Amino acid sequence: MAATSSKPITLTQFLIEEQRAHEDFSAEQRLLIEVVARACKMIAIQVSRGALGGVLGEAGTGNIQGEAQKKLDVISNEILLQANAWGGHLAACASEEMADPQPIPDVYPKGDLLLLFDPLDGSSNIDVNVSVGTIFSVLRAPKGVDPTSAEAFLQPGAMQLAAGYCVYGPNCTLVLTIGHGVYGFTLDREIGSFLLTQRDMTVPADTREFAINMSNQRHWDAPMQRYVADLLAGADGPRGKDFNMRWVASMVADVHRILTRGGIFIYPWDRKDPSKPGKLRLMYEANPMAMIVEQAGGAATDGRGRIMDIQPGSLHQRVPVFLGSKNEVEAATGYHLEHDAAA
Ligand code: P6P
Repeated sequence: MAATSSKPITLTQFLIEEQRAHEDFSAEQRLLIEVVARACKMIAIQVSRGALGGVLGEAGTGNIQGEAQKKLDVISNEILLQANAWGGHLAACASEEMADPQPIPDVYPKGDLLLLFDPLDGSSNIDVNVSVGTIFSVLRAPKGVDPTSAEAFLQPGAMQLAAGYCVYGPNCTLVLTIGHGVYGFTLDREIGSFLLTQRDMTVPADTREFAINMSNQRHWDAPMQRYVADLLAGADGPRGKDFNMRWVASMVADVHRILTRGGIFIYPWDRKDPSKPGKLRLMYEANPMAMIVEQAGGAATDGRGRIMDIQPGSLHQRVPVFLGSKNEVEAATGYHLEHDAAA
């Protein structure tokens, strides 16, 4: 699609041109992306108000994850639900902040799309003014299944029609894939529109930068211990090169850095709670980020296999996550596969 002037094109123009170019991208999907983007603009306003908005701190409630909700978690969730209620494009929504899928109000028409989201990922950072974000995933509602049942949502990540995130940082950037590459849109606050600023985002295949919460090191399994020890050994060790480390503790911020300059993001299984296979949620964190990263030429595994091949068993299930620069993800995954083969 050619921009008609030197000024970047708007998200709306981009989506209309994508709809013309790709038969698998429908008017309903376009409407959904527009509505989610508008909701992200509303969330960005709330997030940017900080202490002036009376929206920092705890909400005094908990979510299905057993986590204390921040006021902005609840506000962001409500913004996304209300924005998507009336358009007639959705069959139902599911969110990190809600135990069960949310039906579309009876007064509105229904569509055949399903929207899943983490309305404000990394919200533990919100009170200390560190970047947070919204993550979303789009599926098609299966025929003959109640769209408000968890069963309707339990589809492998490979079935996603679209995925994206909005990072609320020094600038507000929406990153989107509809299955034909990854594109970045920066919010122009003067006109209130997302403008196309990054075309065909690509993750470099190799990296010298890893993202992991090192405080969990003593709880990792043996392959993880050895993999990270080799990273830390740098040029003196088997990897033969030095590595740098970054950990924002906000997945959206860490993944955006990796999309921009490469890297590997890891949240592995650890013994802190052996019953949990990992911390991050498959349906609305790992799967959408995996689609984005794969569309950008990267890779995303659970330490053994492709994340987007996992058949979900429950709406809020957790999964170990290794994603980013393809060659580094394959190297890290290899430590587990080698361990399994030797067992
Ligand atoms: P930890 C935020 O709560 C989150 O779900 C991700 O955004 C982030 O990558 C991870 O958890 C941070 O976890 O254990 O380092 O606080």
